[in-house]
Amino acid sequence: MLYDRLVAGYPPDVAEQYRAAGYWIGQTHTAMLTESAAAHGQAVAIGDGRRNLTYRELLDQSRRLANGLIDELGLRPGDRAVVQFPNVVEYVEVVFALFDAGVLPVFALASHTAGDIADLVARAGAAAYLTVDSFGGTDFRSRAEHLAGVGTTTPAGRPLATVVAELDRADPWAAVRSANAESTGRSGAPSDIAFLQLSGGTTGAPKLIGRTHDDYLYSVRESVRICGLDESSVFGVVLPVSHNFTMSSPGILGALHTGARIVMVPATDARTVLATVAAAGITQLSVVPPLVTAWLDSPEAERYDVSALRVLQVGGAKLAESVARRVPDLFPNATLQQVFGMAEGLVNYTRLDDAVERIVATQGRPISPGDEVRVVDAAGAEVPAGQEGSLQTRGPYTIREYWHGASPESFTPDGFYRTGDRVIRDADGYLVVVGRDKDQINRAGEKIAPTEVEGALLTHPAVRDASVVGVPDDRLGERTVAYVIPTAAAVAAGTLPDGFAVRGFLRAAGLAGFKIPDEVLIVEEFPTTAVGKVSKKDQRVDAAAPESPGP
Ligand code: J2J
Repeated sequence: MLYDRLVAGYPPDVAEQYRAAGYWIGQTHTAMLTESAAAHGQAVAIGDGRRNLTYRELLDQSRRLANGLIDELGLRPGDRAVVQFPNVVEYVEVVFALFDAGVLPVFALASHTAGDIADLVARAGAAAYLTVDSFGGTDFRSRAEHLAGVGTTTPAGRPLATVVAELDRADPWAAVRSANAESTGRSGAPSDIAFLQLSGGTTGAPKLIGRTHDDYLYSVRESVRICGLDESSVFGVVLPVSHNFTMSSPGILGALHTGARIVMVPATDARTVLATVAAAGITQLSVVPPLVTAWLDSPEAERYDVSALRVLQVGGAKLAESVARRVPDLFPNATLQQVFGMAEGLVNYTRLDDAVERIVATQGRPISPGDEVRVVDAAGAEVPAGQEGSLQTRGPYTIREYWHGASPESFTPDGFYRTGDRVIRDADGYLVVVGRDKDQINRAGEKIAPTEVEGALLTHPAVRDASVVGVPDDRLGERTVAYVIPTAAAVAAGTLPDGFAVRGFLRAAGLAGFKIPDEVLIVEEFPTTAVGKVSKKDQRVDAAAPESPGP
């Protein structure tokens, strides 16, 4: 079948309602860029200090790349292609090339390791891996060569195609770019799944999230309005390019929809970001809380004229109210906007005209009147406003199922996504995030599945058992602590690993840097709950105490 598994799980009558309400307008990402190029052709769409592309050039270059990917690689509509890019122009070119070719980009992060990519390629049944030659000291090319060299094949038995953009060349895509700048006409239907985003995940590997053109672009258009983006805006990309926040809230797609300019910021330190804001006149930034804290504490803070910044969006993890109140010290002209979103769908924003008290103390309210939000107790019954409970949601841009199918624990029988977040909703529908009931660590906005780290620890020959928890941390929001019980043999032989060695082992085993525990504690046993399960709650408390256990 040509378009295998492109169909999203919205019930047909619900889809009809979303169309009737004007949420889903029947536009693909390709059509969106084509319209923007018609309206803003000569305006600069994107720049990264190496290359600038106008809207017209971005459209033409991505079409030429789409034709090349089809002609040279034989990519077909419905294929998946894992993309792994740093914050460079080529990322946006390739994503729109894939949209035009009807191929679903699978959004890896630049921090993912070779092992993560191999796993993603397998689970997405990808036909291609597209990346850069090297960036920031990481050799992506050899990764591509390795994947191809070990004979990775697609589910249909074709060998995995790999393409490497050569960032130092005038045309980084020279090897594949076609002269043909016509649209391939393959971009598919607006109700098709357009791409696969990654979930934070609570199990070993991130789940794959299929979002349709219709649902995603609805959230993008509304985000543009709510976040005050217009064609005079300059959006600075500081977070990883392919993250859902960076893509859509309102992000890269919001900027392209409205004719704004995108500036890739090459690093996240205060000096680089503030200097780029000053030099490029950045009006809009989307960041995670630890960056705000770091910039506030930096001596660079007073050195640059950052008066152009109009909106500072902070999300991905909980922003402390005390930090929120200090934002005007850093960006005198900017309105703070809290963003509480998830790749599965629902995004909440404080509104730009909300009272300061609401902006600093809540994580906002949903984008759409079509967003249904339920706060429930352990038995699944709704709790009244003002009371804490688990957040469930369904609506015009929230998935009904993961891409690889059944995941009953993540959805209620009536189609609500169980976010795993604990919130309090006030009488006006604003949400305050107070905790989490999913087993996930949110380290500086990066999501870590403890089971994955525990699995990697268990492959160490001297480790008998492992338990990984997130512990409150002033700088990171949460830091990762691993409790490890050594094997009896290692104890007897006196060959206990120390924390340093364990971290090195995990790195060598291919665990991404952000997943390596900040602290490893060797212990004799784990605290247990009344029913005999490992008590992660006690471990969190112990690790946060001034004198932690263990050597
Ligand atoms: C507390 N927790 C938050 C916040 C996300 C916009 C913004 C963020 C994401 C994102 C996104 C939080 N306060 N302000 O996709 O479009 C935690 C919650 C949530 C999980 C989702 C977007 N903002 N979180 O962070 O898929 O636990 O998306 O369920 O990476 O991050 O993570 P992710």
